[in-house]
Amino acid sequence: QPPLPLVVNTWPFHSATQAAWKALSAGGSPLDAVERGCAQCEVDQCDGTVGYGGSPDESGETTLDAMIMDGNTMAVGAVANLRRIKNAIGVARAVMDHTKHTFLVGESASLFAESMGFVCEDLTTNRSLSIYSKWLDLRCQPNFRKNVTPDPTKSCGPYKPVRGLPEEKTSSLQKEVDLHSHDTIGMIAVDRNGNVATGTSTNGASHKIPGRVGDSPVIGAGSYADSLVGGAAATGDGDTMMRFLPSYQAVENMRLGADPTTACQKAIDRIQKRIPVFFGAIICANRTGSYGAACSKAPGFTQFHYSVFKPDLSQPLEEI
Ligand code: SD4
Repeated sequence: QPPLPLVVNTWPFHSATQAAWKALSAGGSPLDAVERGCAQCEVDQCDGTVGYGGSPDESGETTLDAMIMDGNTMAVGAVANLRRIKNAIGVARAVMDHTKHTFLVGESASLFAESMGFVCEDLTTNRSLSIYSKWLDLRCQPNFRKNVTPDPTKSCGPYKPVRGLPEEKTSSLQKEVDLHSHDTIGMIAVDRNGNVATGTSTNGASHKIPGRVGDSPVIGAGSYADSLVGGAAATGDGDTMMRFLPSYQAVENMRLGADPTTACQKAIDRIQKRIPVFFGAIICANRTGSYGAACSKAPGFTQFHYSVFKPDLSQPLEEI
């Protein structure tokens, strides 16, 4: 069996892998496959970390980040801090297909989406409300949301942002939040001619300060595609990872001759050398259908699971 076409995505989000595979094996472009696959995760609310109803920010709102990249034309569409629109990867695709721009953010991105016919709806669910109110309790925040009354019997001291504290002052609660509040779908699709597309979709980090944008929609951080070489996508602590453009690094490592697994490992090592404790993983595939992954060494995180579909399979394969 030839190794192509190929779909690889972060985490065991098999419904997404399957949706992308269906598009690709029906003759769809890698871009279509990535869009369908990530959109499936947005509908399924994969892990609560993709799509609506997850990762509420400090004001309780869920906002979405997404990007899609065409490794043939090097075109990108990206959106960040998208509000009230569920199909973030669809809006990213619309930015790419229907504008001369690359990256739209915030309220203006939502207005663009509405103008393109995307449905405007509340992204809050009972689940996101409950995550939010537990966090308020835990953090003892002052009145971030008008209908939530802080408990006056708890004395919490002055408000400190969850992020941005020096490592030594990081509480165990914050470490817990940092290590386990990140997941995202990152996907690579390669068609039988070696054309590559990549994309990501996420609701970002839980309890982020409103306006925070993670790595996922940032080109070269969340994902990167070049059909001359291959593609890569990342997941993890975006605030750390985005500073190193690991997806770009991984693709460049492959360009210099590294196999996909080594390319991922080198990109991770490069971060870990400077930031010893962080949580992140990268997947890679080259244009001939080899693929691999690597993850950081972080407390409580030793294995990274990802999902693959290729011609010799009848269902997605879970790789570690
Ligand atoms: C973020 N990186 O916003 C995202 C969450 C995630 O990679 O895992 N994605 O930090």
